[in-house]
Amino acid sequence: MLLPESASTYAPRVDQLFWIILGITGFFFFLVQACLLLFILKYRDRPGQKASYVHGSTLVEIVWTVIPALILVGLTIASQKVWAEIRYPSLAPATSLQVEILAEQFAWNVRYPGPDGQFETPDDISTINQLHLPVGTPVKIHLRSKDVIHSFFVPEFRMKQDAVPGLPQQIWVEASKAGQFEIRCAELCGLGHYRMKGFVTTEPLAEFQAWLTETKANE
Ligand SMILES: [Cu+2]
Repeated sequence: MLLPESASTYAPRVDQLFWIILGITGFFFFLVQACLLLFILKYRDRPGQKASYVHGSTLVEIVWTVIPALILVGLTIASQKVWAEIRYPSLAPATSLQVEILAEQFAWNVRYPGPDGQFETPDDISTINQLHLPVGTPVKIHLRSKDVIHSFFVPEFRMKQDAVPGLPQQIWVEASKAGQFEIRCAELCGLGHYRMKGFVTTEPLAEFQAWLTETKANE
């Protein structure tokens, strides 16, 4: 498997873009290598054959500028919709479920607002390195950092976002299957960077709510 399994609603569309780009770049990679090999053989030094000096060709230069430019414009158009849906909070699906994640050296502090839906109230539920999410419900994540730049990365969600001190971020995800995945810090953030690892558990809504209740009771 070239890609990790996909566990969010937008992951398949991110993968689709990945395959399209890999296809285009892969095609040109092999084309260029084949031309290189061909020309090495065809124009190699042989007795009686004299090299000619070519100053340049306007036509060739236009062709190798216009074709990549058209490909880039095409890719921009193809990816714009997916990008906007993932990155612009105003286009994210409406949801009542919010989670706050505060990154610090070297842990992920997770907080749920509890029944009142408000953060910083006594019914908040907090965990360290344990994020639970219900399957099939969009979740808004408020991401912050306490100290240095970290990066919240869940490969199976195809979600990666820097957590920058003083710059709160809103990201969202809807888990598409139940399972347990790793949260990795994708930004070198200090000596303990290697152990800055959390887990996200995606489960049916009822189990998620039971977990919240149980976590609150054990606080
Ligand atoms: Cu980190």
